[in-house]
Amino acid sequence: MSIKRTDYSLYLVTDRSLVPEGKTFLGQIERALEGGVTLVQLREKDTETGPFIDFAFKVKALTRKFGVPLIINDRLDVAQAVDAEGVHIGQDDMPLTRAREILGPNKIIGVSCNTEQEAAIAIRDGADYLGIGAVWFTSTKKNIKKPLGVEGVQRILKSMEANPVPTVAIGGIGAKNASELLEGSDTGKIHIDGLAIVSAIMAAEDPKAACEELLRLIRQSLSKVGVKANNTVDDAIQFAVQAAKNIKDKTPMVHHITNYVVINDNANATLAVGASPIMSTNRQEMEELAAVNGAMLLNMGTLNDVDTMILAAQANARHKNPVVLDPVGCGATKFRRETLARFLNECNLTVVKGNAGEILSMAGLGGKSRGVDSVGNNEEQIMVNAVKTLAKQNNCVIGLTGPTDYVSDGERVFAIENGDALLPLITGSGCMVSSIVACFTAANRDDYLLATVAGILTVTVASEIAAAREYVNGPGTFRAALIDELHNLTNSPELLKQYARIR
Ligand code: 3NM
Ligand code: MG
Repeated sequence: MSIKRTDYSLYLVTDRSLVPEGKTFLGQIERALEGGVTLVQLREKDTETGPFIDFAFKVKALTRKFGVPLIINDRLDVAQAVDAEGVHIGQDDMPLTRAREILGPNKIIGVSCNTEQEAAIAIRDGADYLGIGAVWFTSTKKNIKKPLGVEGVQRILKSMEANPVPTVAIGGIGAKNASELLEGSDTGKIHIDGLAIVSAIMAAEDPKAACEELLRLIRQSLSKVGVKANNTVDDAIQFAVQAAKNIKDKTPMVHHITNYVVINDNANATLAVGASPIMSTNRQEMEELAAVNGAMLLNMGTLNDVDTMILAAQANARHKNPVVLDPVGCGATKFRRETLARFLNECNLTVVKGNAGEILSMAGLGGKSRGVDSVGNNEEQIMVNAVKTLAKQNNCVIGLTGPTDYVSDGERVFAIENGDALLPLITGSGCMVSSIVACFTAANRDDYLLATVAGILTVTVASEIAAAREYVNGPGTFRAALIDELHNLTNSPELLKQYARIR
């Protein structure tokens, strides 16, 4: 199973023979990506291996730019040559089990299915998704014997209710029948996750417009068949993509009063995502700095001048700048417990972002936070209750980081599953998350809950990409790579859509 989250809503399957005169094949694909296709399958039936690979590299450069997975039809060798995100195999292609052995667990493998039995076998053998078809006759594929129709698709879905995997339908689909298919095949328990389309996109005079219209219809139908819960997650991810762009556009100032262990990493991470760090601790400039549009980060790691921190937080609140607190080691000593209470009582905090030990200790849940390491109970229910209750009590957003991160505003709760195991091995990675959350709140004031989710998501996804770099083999190289990938990821934030694992 792929660890990456895949959006199957609008799945373009290519066919070079359908490109209208005066247009190019690559141009049609690019226009479709501009129109929002969420997945691209390169399907070449008569192209020699060399030219196929050459062309696949070009398509890969495009899909990468748009943060969309590239799937290669049938040809594992081509998929491997261009490091595509997956393959799509038909019933007469390489067996799924063999393809999985070759590609490993992290590639997406989709299988064409026309019957309940084919679906059951593909699911048993570990398909990541099924292509169910053909729904209707189509001139794109000549040898269709008996199309499934909407009822046939529903019958196959029903047969997989106990063991569902994502599905797309294919064959003769366009704007005229998209809603009928998506809504009509819903079983009440499961529904198709998207539409796979060849001619209605490839042969379009304006593929961008065609895709925009299809996506509008698909989103409308999907919300009708009840993916409300997922919509919230999709919205959060979409918010994060836009939020990252907003930081680059606005370059907000983020004033840190942070601890001297992490000050340099905080400043570099802030720069990497496109915000402008200032690390002043001098009381005499607090008011003037607060008057600048941006955000404030307070970090309790090395508490030197609490009064100045409070003064700065209050000035920022007065100027309507969000204030983020990292309650580092807040349960460790009496002084820290008292200082935290002052921050909560005397400052109008926007976000409090700590590790599990810190947040549980704040909630009085025995999390004895010794020093800066995270201790605490990993039971999800305790975490969810803690962030929700604290958010309500303090009228702010609470973020808790750990193997799973939890964020709440007292009503909604998000759980983020991203993050590499190397993160806790570098000092101040939690402090870096708080810095980045401050950057996101600075440029995205319409929803501080989603801005906090976006900040945590950005660092944890960057950590996964950094850890996957070939030369990264421990905390030192990882630390450098993490700053690099924060920079890269926020330059191409569409990638968040591929990596995000949020509930
Ligand atoms: N596979 P259009 S039908 C590539 O039934 C393909 O598995 C099918 O093309 C299947 O969107 C098909 O132009 C062609 O109708 C779909
Ligand atoms: Mg095939």
